[in-house]
Amino acid sequence: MTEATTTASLNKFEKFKAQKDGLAVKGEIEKFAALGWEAMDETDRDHRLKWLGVFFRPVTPGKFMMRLRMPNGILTGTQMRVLAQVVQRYGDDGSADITTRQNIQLRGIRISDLPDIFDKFHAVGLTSIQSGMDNVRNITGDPVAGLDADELYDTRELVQQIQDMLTNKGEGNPEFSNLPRKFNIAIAGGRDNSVHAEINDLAFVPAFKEAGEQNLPSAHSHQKIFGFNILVGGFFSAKRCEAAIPLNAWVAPEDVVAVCRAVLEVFRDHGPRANRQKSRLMWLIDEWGLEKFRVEVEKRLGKSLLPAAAKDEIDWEKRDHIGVYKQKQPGLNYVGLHIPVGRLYAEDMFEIARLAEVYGSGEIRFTVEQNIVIPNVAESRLATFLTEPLLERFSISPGLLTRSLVSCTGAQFCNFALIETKNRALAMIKALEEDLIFTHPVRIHWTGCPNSCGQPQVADIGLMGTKTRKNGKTLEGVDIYMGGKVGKDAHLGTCIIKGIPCEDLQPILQDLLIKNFGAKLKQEALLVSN
Ligand code: SRM
Ligand code: SF4
Repeated sequence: MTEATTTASLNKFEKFKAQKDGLAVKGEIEKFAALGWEAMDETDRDHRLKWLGVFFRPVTPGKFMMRLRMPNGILTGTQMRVLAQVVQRYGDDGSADITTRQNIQLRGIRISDLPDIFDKFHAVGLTSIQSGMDNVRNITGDPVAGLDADELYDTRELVQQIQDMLTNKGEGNPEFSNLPRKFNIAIAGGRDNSVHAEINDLAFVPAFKEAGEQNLPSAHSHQKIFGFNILVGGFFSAKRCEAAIPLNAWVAPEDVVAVCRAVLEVFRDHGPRANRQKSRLMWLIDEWGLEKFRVEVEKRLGKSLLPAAAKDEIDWEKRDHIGVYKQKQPGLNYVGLHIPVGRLYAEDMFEIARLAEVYGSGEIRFTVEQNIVIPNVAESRLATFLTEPLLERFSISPGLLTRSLVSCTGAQFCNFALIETKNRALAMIKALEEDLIFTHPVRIHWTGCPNSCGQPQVADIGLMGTKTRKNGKTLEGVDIYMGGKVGKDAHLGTCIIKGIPCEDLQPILQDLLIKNFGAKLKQEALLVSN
């Protein structure tokens, strides 16, 4: 709690957290299952269950959403099959979404099934703990970690270690279950910043230090030592969006977990808790200034942080990993499949698990673009793999707009939504691709409200749901964002047009695509070639 925050000034979330810790509901699952959702205490149901990754959905009462944790976005075929079994039992209500944090959410969940679902998760090493509310969200890492010949650091182990520290190996850790607000952590391992480091509260980006500099250990003073420059304070919210700023600190990989712990302790103990709209890490940095923040982190760490390396190694454009790529292991490939707006059904999930096991090593990975990667496909099996019927829907070479489409959940399941997103996004992209020819992908992100879960500020064209007026009627509309740059020199896009009714959007997008992204009308292109 901040020195200045008194109990009276606490917001309602802080009050209920002080009354009973979110993690306390872990011991009450059998009781809730027997009681049913309608008879439950409302604060337990609507809020505390999110500490276990279980989200009450006011849009579909009684059908809960479960948000897992997927460190570095990696799971096994066996785990995917368990997730598929869980959603399968809900028939048409059951589905899953790959999220913008390399993670998965399950839908249709009945509270009476929770004990059984948690047992199933436990048996295969899955956890949904501390994935919602005032906890650290899924920790993202490089989706091709350990596969990419050009990678600088394999992020998998570090991401897992941070998750284990924060969640007590998936059992729940009360040390970090009452932060002032949500908190995002990302580690980039390659040159293309595939995790969107710039939009995380705490991010680590590859950077080399010269040995000899600042007493770094090395026999040869010109030797380069690998580590990470640290970025802090990136976040999106309805009130404010900021890119992360450099902490001017460099850390060796072996100290990353301790730095995460130190930063989180500082945030937990000093972060502002009076106003939920002003409680993300950047607000504390604003209040203190970067220097004081850094000193407080160093105090918790028990040592000084080295100044940042002069430059980081993010010097590539961002890759989307869709398609077939050679791995650093000779004779093996990773194959990125496009999953339209991240939506999966049980039969898809069983099939993905099967493909990963038959053609790869059983491993499946998620990307922050809501797609999947199947690694370790042997050269000799590749041609047959590419003839699998599932790849007709989950393509390795989708259209150039489809390829980069991202969408948040939207009105179908999210009560914050001002508009329907996923289905609309798919229909719009289809219509645009029918009329236009593209020479390169254009990244379009949809988000149903200003919370920005679909990250419109990182997109070439970002569409943020809003309500707008036309002919005296209130309609679903969007604010249009442009200028988001990812990968090298990442920066956030800004709002360029406000309040376009969704029904009028297609010609406006068409125009933007032609004027700014080199798209051509198919008819015109045809005339020229004739
Ligand atoms: Fe988000 C709240 C969905 C990534 C910013 N987000 C929500 C809730 C939980 C609201 C609710 O209770 O209905 C949404 C659940 C809807 C549902 O049923 O699916 C929700 N957020 C999502 C997901 C599923 C969008 C997606 O389709 O991929 C993403 C889940 C990630 C995960 O696996 O953990 C998701 N949310 C994000 C991101 C993007 C990111 O992390 O890169 C952001 C912006 C980045 C950030 O947080 O700084 C984001 N979500 C928010 C916010 C605004 C936070 C703030 O400080 O104000 C909220 C509202 C809140 O926390 O009060 C929110
Ligand atoms: Fe829901 Fe808004 Fe997040 Fe979309 S951006 S998932 S509508 S909270």
